[in-house]
Amino acid sequence: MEKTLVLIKPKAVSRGLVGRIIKRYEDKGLNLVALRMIKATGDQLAMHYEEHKGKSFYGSLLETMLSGPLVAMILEGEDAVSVVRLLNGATDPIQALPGSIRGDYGLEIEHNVVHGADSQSSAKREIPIWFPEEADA
Ligand code: IDP
Ligand code: MG
Repeated sequence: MEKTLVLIKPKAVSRGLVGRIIKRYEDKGLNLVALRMIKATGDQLAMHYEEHKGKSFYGSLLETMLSGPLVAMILEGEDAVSVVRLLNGATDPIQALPGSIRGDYGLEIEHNVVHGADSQSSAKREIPIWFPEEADA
């Protein structure tokens, strides 16, 4: 069964959206197989967002991800990577459709409420950053 990595970003945690967001994934039928609330380190974020290093928004992205605790989870199910991306909606919440998580909770691209791995290889790379004990899973 396919696994993927989701982060509920710090601003969404402070807005009290954690329960509602997890419910979306559970309602769809994905299985929550690991869950953790943590304050990210700069090293974790540098690894997680390595593809964006040097982009104009990289500094503000890391700043917002460091602004408070985030919630990391592993979700498992058929086509979990693409199902999560569909539930999350477009990167820019202005474009994200109503009914998607990003579409329903916010307006600012810098503060879209969730991250979802964009491929199976990204999921395999990202999972051990947040769940080191899953490195061999
Ligand atoms: P994704 O989260 O949909 O995979 P990516 O392009 O991987 O989108 O970007 C990672 C994160 O960086 C986004 O979720 C968003 O928070 C932020 N981001 C992406 N593009 C921009 C931008 O043009 N301005 C500001 N922030 C951005
Ligand atoms: Mg991405």
